[in-house]
Amino acid sequence: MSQPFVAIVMGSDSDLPVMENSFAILRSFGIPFEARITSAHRTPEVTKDYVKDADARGCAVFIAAAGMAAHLAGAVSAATVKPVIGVPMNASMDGLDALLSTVQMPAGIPVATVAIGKAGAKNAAYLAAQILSVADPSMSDKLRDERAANAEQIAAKDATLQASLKG
Ligand code: RP5
Repeated sequence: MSQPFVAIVMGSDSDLPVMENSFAILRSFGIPFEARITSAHRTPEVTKDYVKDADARGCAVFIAAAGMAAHLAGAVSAATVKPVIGVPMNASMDGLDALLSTVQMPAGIPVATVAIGKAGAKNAAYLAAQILSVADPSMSDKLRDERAANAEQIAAKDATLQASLKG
């Protein structure tokens, strides 16, 4: 059986610089992914066809990023029963419009919504890794290692702060 992959869709190329943060995290975990620019409003048929096709080819998790009236993650969720993670983009109104459009899904069509912008793009990839880790113990190990490394970095930063306060 082929390795499960993550499918990332974003509404515009203007979302790409932020979503490259997802690419980097997925690469760091060795998770195969695809990325497409397709829009719930501008290319609705392409979006639906891509989701159906990716689903049939073994996509395990979808990540959908959009700004403004951000219906992309909801449109993806309507076309699949795989987990869908929504990343609100800050294209207007500090991203609050996209956050509400992404998170306020009607019951039965869920979107796991992460933070607006860069932190959300990173957490979407971490969350996808965590979903994959349910069936892949080696992914759990990688996630634990990553968290331990993060904790060490924070401890080192604190040590630097403490040293500077004494000096
Ligand atoms: C959304 O509209 C896109 O996801 C993007 O965040 C926003 C603006 O798109 P562009 O006008 O930059 O193409 O659909």
